[in-house]
This record gives sequence, structure tokens and C-alpha cells, in this order.
Amino acid sequence: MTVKPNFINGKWVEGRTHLENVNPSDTSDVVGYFSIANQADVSAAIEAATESKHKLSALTPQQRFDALDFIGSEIYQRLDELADLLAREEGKALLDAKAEVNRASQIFKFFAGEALRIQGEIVASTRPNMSVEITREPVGVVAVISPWNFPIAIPAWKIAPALAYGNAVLFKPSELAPASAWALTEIISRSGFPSGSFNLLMGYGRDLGPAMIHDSRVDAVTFTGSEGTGRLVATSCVSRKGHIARFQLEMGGKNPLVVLDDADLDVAVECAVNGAFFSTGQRCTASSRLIVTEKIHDEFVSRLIKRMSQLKVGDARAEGTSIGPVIDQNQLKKDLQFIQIGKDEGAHLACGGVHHSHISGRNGFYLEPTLFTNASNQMRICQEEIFGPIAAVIRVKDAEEALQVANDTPYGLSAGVCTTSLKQASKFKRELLVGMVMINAPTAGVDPHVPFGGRKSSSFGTREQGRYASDFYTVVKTTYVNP
Ligand code: TXE
Repeated sequence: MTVKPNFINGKWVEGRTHLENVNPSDTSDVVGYFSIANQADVSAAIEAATESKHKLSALTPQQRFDALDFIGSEIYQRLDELADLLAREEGKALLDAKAEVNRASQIFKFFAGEALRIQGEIVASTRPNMSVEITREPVGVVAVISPWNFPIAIPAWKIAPALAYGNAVLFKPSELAPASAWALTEIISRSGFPSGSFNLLMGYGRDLGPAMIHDSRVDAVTFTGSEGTGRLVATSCVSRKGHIARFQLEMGGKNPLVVLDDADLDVAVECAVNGAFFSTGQRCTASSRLIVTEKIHDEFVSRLIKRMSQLKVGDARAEGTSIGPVIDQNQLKKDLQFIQIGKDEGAHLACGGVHHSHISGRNGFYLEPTLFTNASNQMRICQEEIFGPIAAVIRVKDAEEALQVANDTPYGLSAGVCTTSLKQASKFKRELLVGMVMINAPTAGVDPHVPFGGRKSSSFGTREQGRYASDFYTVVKTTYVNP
């Protein structure tokens, strides 16, 4: 049995214990075994990352460009192989997995370019003879804590900017999807970044998270995951001894897709299917609330159900699968509990809701795409993040009520509106309390080079991705020069 090691200070380090990574499409298939880092490994990685700062500052922007470009190119060259691994360990359908791997490659390429575009400003002072220089410097050692649902793209959009702007990285991937993280690390290990500047620590967040965050040599923490864990991370960053760690949190969503009377229903149905069910609904940007005005409600629902009947649930890597399994038994249990809660709350289970413990002879965590109708926005299925292929239709009178319902949630990540009216599109764009607005497009599925993030309980801190990422991964310094 081969156990994949952690990567610390430029060396592969085996742990005393390990994780077993199981294919959610076929639980008899073990994807691999992965070392669990212990406290001593975390300390060694922090020490190495801290020591690597001077080596990192000696790298020219061109050298950082070359290393990041190398990573992006290799990910692209190995797209099919990495997508297969991703689909095997996470369960998203192969097409979605390919799109994710491609996006990871694009992100590394984008930030390779950003390494050459770090800029400052020179500003005239209010005082005679004085000038003011505003420059950006690396933050230092950054802990990257990532979830399982995008096991290569989310690490990419945290690691690439961290390295582009000259930081050292401690990478703690989700214990549920270490294989993609390990493959990414193996590529980074050959990219030319100095030893110690990139470290992989696999294992459980409840142990490794606090061990990283409580060490004041860790300057910043970037986290994506559940809201509850996000709050714990924030508390640890603030309450630890020494200076407060800079932190950035991307958490849950309860994203609305509004369909107005004047919508093109073909477009609206495709947006709903893609946003609610693709990637098995396990996306923070999933459209879990479909808010539909009453004139077109029945027509929209009947077309949506017809379209849902064409979605094939099955092995993530099998030909023709549109929806793979959910990630594991715990998530399946949570999804099934929410289906029961929806029924108990009085919503009508219009489609799906059925769990299959095996498909085509393979044991897996399969759940049919599920649609509730007659839902009200106050129900738990419309207020809490479920994170499965489950959506609820909320019938509203008009656009005014649709907007009010769309905003009536603790979250504020992404929101969509389907309309052919420019006036309505503009109004929703202005008044939706979210970080990302999608007009006639699914709430999920974003570009790799522009800001990503939300408001309210969805996000805290500066935006991820695109040029805006520099706000998190750099410190601004203001220098006054009196020549
Ligand atoms: O998340 P966790 P889980 C939501 C989704 C899902 C639920 C549970 O609703 O059903 O969260 O998923 C690390 N200090 N989302 O358990 O626990 C952990 O090891 C520091 C939504 O996977 O938040 C992993 O690397 N870190 C979300 C990461 O945090 C800790 C995506 C996320 O795990 C830690 C994923 C601690 N005390 C889940 N405890 C989205 N909206 O995108 C755990 N971790």
C-alpha cells in the first residue's frame, strides 16, 4: 500500500497515520492513501515557510512568472488525467471536472502575468519637496484552507496569487479530496519556487487548522468552507497570542434565481438546471431558490421537470452522466434530512428525492435531482445551505416581491435574474444584496480573471480572484521621501 506523503520544506514527508480517500461513485474503489500531518509537521512547515521569505524576495517577477506559467501549462497538458482523478475522488461529472481543471490552469496563467504587473504609485505630497511612494509587499506566510467541492480550482485561486505576490504557502486541503491537492503539489514541487515556500499539510481541519492559525508566524489565512468553520477560523485569527492574522472567508450561499414573467423560458430552464443541479448542487453558488412570478410559474415548473427527467445520475466518470454522486455518506445524510424537512414543512416534492445506493452495480452516494414546489421563503430548505442537488420553487406575485424574497436570506453570494426587460435587469443589478449578479445566466459558473465573493454571511474580507486578489495577498506601504 503506497501512502502519499506531505510536502514540507522541499521534501516529501511521510506521516505516521493516513487518510483513505474513497470514490463516491464506487465505494469499493480506494482512490489512494494520504499521510496525515501532525503538530511537528505543522511546526516544521511554518518554520520552513518563515525561513523561505528571504529566498522568495530574491526571486525576480520573471522567475515567479516562469514558475506559475509552468504550473498552469502542466495542468493544461494533463487536463484529461487530472479531471479523471478529480471526478473519481469528488464525484462531479467528467465534463464539470474538465472545466474545473481547465479553470485551475487559467488561474495559474493569469497570476503568472500578475507577477509582472505589480504596481505602485507616486503621489505629490501636500508638503513642499516631499513625495509619497505607495508600494505593495508580500504579506508573508499564508495558510490556505480549502474545501472538497472544487479540489483543484479553489486551491489554485488561493495558491496562485499567494505565490505571484511573493508569499510563502501552507496548503491544507480538505480531508475528503486530498488526491487533486497532492497532484497539484507534485506539479508545484517541480516549478522552481524555493524550498519551504510551498508546503502541503494533509489531514483533518479541526487539528491542523488551529495548529496553523495559533502560530503567530502565520501572517494570513484564506479559508473556503462552511459558515460555522469560517466563524471558528475568524475567532482563532483574532484571539490568538501575538498579532491578529489577516483573514479572508468564503462561506455558504442560498442563491436565488429569479424568473420574471417576460423571461425567455428556454433560457430560464437551462439556467435553473445548470445552477441548481450541475456539480451535484455542491457549489456555494448553486441556485437553491427558484423565485418565479405567478403568470409563468406553472409553465416554468412543468418545463423544468421535463428537463430534469433527462438528467442522468450515475458514476461521475461514466459516459452520459450529467449528475454524479454526492461527496460522502455524511453529506448524503444531510441532503436526505433536508428532503424530509422540506416535506414536513409542507413543501411539495415535485421531482426526485430518491436515493440510490447503487447504480450499474456500483455502490455510491447517488441522489436524484430534487425539486420542491409550493415552498415559502421562510422554510428551512429556503434559508439554510443544503449543498446537494436540491432546489425549491417559490411562487411570487411580481418582480417587486421577487426582489424582496431574493434578498431575504442571511447569505449574499450570487443571484440570477431571467428577464428580457433591460429596465428590470438594471433594477435587479442595482438592488440585489449579493457579490455577483447573473443576468440570463446561471448563478454558478464564473470567469477565472474577475473578482469572486459575496456579502452578509457568505463572505468576509477582500475579494478573491482577478486583480482584486492583490488586496489580500499584499500589504500596502506608504513611504515619504524628502530628498
Ligand atoms: O466543511 P468545513 P465540510 C458547507 C456545506 C457542507 C458543509 C460541511 O454546507 O455540507 O459545509 O462540509 C477545514 N479550523 N460547505 O465539513 O468543515 C476542513 O478540513 C480550520 C460549503 O467539508 O467547513 C476543510 O479543509 N479549518 C462550502 C475546510 O475547513 C478547519 C464548501 C472546509 O471544511 C476546521 C464546503 C477548523 N476548526 C463545504 N475544521 C462552500 N460554500 O463552498 C475544518 N476545517
